[in-house]
Amino acid sequence: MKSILSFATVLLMGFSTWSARADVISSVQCSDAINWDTVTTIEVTLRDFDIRPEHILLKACQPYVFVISNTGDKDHDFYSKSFFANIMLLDDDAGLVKAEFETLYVSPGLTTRVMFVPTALGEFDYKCSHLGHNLLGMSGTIEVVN
Ligand SMILES: [Cu+2]
Repeated sequence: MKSILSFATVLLMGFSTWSARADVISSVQCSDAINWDTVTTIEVTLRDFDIRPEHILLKACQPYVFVISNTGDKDHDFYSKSFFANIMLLDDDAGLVKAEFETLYVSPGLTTRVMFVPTALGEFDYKCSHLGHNLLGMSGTIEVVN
């Protein structure tokens, strides 16, 4: 009986780790005075079926622009609910504003850009949210460090 219980416990722990993975290690208070002249460009390419790069390393409170291109023949997107919930966007009127989206859709042949500042440390998974595309290889990880 004891071994069955501990097996169940291990299973439960495994599931909870998998389903409720804590992406955010900690939020960071960034200054409003971001120097956008020092923005770093991160090129991301969506293809049938992978996303390059597979790993993106960012520094908290530093300005970045994602330039996301779809060079494939199919519709793709760059989905990361947890990452986009922890960035601030440049807004001409209000300074920094919270992102209000979970994904960026990019049609074949098109490119989209988003300027932002990461505001939390941690690892954030991203993927293409179209059915099955992540299983074919369209996924990766953003790591935000101090
Ligand atoms: Cu896709």
